[in-house]
Formats: sequence, structure tokens, C-alpha cells
Amino acid sequence: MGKKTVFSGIQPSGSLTIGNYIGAIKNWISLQNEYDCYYCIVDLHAITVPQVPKDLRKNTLELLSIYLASGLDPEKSTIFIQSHIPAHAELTWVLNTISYMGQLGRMTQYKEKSQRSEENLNAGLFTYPVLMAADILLYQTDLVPVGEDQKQHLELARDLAERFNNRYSPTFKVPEPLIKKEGAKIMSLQNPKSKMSKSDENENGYILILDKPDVIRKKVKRAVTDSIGKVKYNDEQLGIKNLMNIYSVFSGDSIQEIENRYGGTGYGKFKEDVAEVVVEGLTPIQEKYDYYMKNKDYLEKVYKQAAEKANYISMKTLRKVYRKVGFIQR
Ligand code: ATP
Ligand code: LTN
Repeated sequence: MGKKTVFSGIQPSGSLTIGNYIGAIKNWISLQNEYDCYYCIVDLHAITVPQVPKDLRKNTLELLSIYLASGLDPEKSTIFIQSHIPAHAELTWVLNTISYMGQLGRMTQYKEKSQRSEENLNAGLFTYPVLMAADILLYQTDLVPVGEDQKQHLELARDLAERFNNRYSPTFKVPEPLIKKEGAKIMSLQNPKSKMSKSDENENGYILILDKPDVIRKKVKRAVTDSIGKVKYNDEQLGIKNLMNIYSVFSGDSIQEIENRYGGTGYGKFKEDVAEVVVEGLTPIQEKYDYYMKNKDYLEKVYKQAAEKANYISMKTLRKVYRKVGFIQR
């Protein structure tokens, strides 16, 4: 009783990178004891770009296995699949009616994605952040742990909550983003000016959570750095800065400790050690992942049980909303 609520989600749209792990999942784990946490697999969001149905099913179970293997605990957190809870789509519709086209058109992610697929632009991509707002607001969420790139969407969720509350009467909690400074934005290993992204065409740009040790070593070795040759944390050396962030998150060592240790050794040894801390961090996750993927019955038990709670809580909010906008009780 009295615990604050946390909500976050990831799309089951392909293999996760260490950017997703560091920016999202890793932070979620530490919140489990203190908060009432909802961790969602947002499959409704995933279909805003074309998906092969059988791959989407597979990716969904893979993502659930990664959640569990990383340390999300179904005894502590509600780990569920978005499409299992009808209230998400239903609240989205209501929120669509108070969303301004202009504001949605200014969303950076929408602008980027719409430039990439100009001829086949679907309306789901446009209202994507409204669905995200519905996810968050249904659970009366206090805190939303995400990477830096989701900040603008969070701002929209807050605007919609306030707009609804003002237009009708207080209904939604206004959520706060929780963005960790270290690792909020892990950059591409090939271009440290752009975000590490699983949709990068160059696979050397990202490390996947499920990449094998040798692949990780190879990718880190090829990571773009500079000709300065000194391991120092600053904006002149974005590649090195990014590798230091990765090292720091996986080892728990501070940036200062890393600078002291490698300041005089050059990049070769530093990169080798970066690869090793990443391998060390990911190996136990990969082992547990294989275990969960072999236990589909267990996975089913987890998401079905969680859906019951998510459904109960989300319906409480949806009923209020429907009453306030003037719908007759079902
Ligand atoms: P894509 O790269 O295909 O556009 P994505 O990797 O951003 O997708 P999402 O499902 O959109 O994947 O993001 C899931 C979570 O991971 C979000 O909280 C997001 O902020 C975080 N995240 C994604 N990439 C990074 C990154 N490079 N650094 C830090 N956090 C990240
Ligand atoms: N848009 C988010 C995924 C997402 C989400 C959410 C995150 C969907 N619904 C609710 C936090 C809370 C992304 O990371 N691309």
C-alpha cells in the first residue's frame, strides 16, 4: 500500500541492443523493490511499422524472456503484453480526441520515421505517442523510466493528462520521466554522434544483448574512436566517451576510476577490457534467456497472470474516463 507506480515498455520489434538494456531494462530492475512496477511488451506499438505476424509472435516471447533473464521478477512486477489489455486501445481513442494534430506532427520520432517511409505513411505512426500516453495514464503512473529519446513523448503524456483533468475533473496522475544521466543515450559504435539503434543497417554499430562473446569483441575492436590516443571523458572524443559510459555501466566503476586506470594505456587495452566487461555482464543473461525460451508454459503463466492484474487496474481508470466523457455505463 502507498507504493508509487512505475510503468515502462519496449516494442517487440527485433533483437534488443545494449542501448535498450542500459537505457531501459537495467534501470527497471532496481525499481522493483520500492515501486509497484508495470513492465509492458508494447506489441500494439510494434505494428506501426510492418511486421511479419509469425516473427512478431516470436519477438514477443523473446522479449519476455529477455525481461526475465535480465532480472525482472514476476513476483514483484506486473510483466504483461499490451494487446492483452483492451483498455489501452480504448483509452487511446478518447485521448486522440483531445490531441492536437500540430503537437503530434512536431514529435521528433514521427518526423524521422515519416521521412523514412513517405509513400506509405500510416495513421498509427502519427498517433503512436497517444497510445504511449494511454499506456502510462491507465495505471496512474508516477514514474516512467526511459532513455533520453522518449522525453518528448513523456511531455505529451503529461499534457494530455493535464488537458483531460482540466476539461473534465482530476482523473489522471501526471507522470514524471525518470531518465538516468549515465547511459541515457548509448551511441552507435560506428558513428558516436547517432543513437545506438537496432534498426541501424550497419551491424557493427550496435551490440545485441544476445551477441556471442566473439562478436562483441570484434564489434568493440572496430568501434570508431579518434587519433588523440588518450582515454579521457570529453566531447572531443565522442567514441571514447561512449565506450567509457558502456564500461562504467557494466562494471559499476566511476568515469573517474576508468580515466585513472586507462589514461596512460592507449586504446587497444581499453577496448579489450570494455569488451570483457560487456561479455561478463551479458553471459549470465544469455544463459537464463535460453532457459526461459525452452519453457514456454512458464512464459504463458507469467503473462496470463500479469494480464489479470493489469486488466483490473486499467479498467478502474477507463471506467472513470468513460463516465466523465458522458458514455452510458456498460
Ligand atoms: P529503434 O532503434 O529500432 O528505433 P529502439 O531501439 O529505440 O528502436 P524502443 O523499443 O523504441 O527501441 O526503445 C525501448 C527503450 O530503450 C526506450 O526506453 C528507449 O529510450 C531505450 N533506448 C533505445 N535505444 C537506446 C540507446 N541507444 N541508449 C539508451 N536508451 C535507449
Ligand atoms: N515508445 C517507447 C515504448 C513505449 C513506452 C510506453 C515506454 C510504449 N509505451 C510507455 C514507456 C512507457 C519507446 O521506447 N520507443
